[in-house]
Amino acid sequence: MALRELKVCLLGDTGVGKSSIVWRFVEDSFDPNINPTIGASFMTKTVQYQNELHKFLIWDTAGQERFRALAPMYYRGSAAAIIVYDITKEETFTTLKNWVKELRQHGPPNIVVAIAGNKCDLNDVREVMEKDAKDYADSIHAIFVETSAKNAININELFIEISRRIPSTDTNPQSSSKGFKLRRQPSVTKRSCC
Ligand SMILES: Nc1nc2c(ncn2[C@@H]2O[C@H](COP(=O)(O)OP(=O)(O)OP(=O)(O)O)[C@@H](O)[C@H]2O)c(=O)[nH]1
Ligand SMILES: [Mg+2]
Repeated sequence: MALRELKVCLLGDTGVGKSSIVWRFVEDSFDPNINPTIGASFMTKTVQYQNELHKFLIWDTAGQERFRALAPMYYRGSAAAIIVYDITKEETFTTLKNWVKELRQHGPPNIVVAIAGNKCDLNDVREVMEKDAKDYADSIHAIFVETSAKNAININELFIEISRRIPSTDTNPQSSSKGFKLRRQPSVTKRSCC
């Protein structure tokens, strides 16, 4: 089975739950007392997607303003960026839009953008409407999910959707042993560009 390495970075305001999302995905656990990230942290997880193994190389960046200048080191060369906001804090959605602009200007041209509205377990104190965020995501052709790292909602789905959206570099894996290769149809290798 072919192994593909997919570099993914997480961006977004401090406290929105980037590290918690990664921790839930990689370790399937949640720490309510998690510390803010310093600089960035790196984790990997390999999952099967159709006939391939996808090894996610995950760069979890620090949202605090003092680390902002480091972000390009992590989004450069990324196949996908997960931009996270907190559904209970409107200003984190504004920060998200700024990240989208920055990626547009300085990010890799074909980077897959996924928007995660985290802390959806806190619906009672919601400030960002799901429809508004979904409409925005659709307008920039981004993946959109509301997640809860705390309650393990839509975390695996987020990464599955990234696997689905990342264009296959390769060919039909079953054909490779038969001496010829079939290119996938363009409609299948749907590209996303922010
Ligand atoms: N209720 C709830 N709290 C969450 C959720 N995800 C994270 N938190 C809490 O939000 C706080 C911040 O989480 P982090 O994962 O450290 O946030 P971060 O985006 O990595 O922050 P920086 O590293 O500073 O950029 C912690 O207290 C978490 O326990 C969630 O889905 N629901
Ligand atoms: Mg963090």
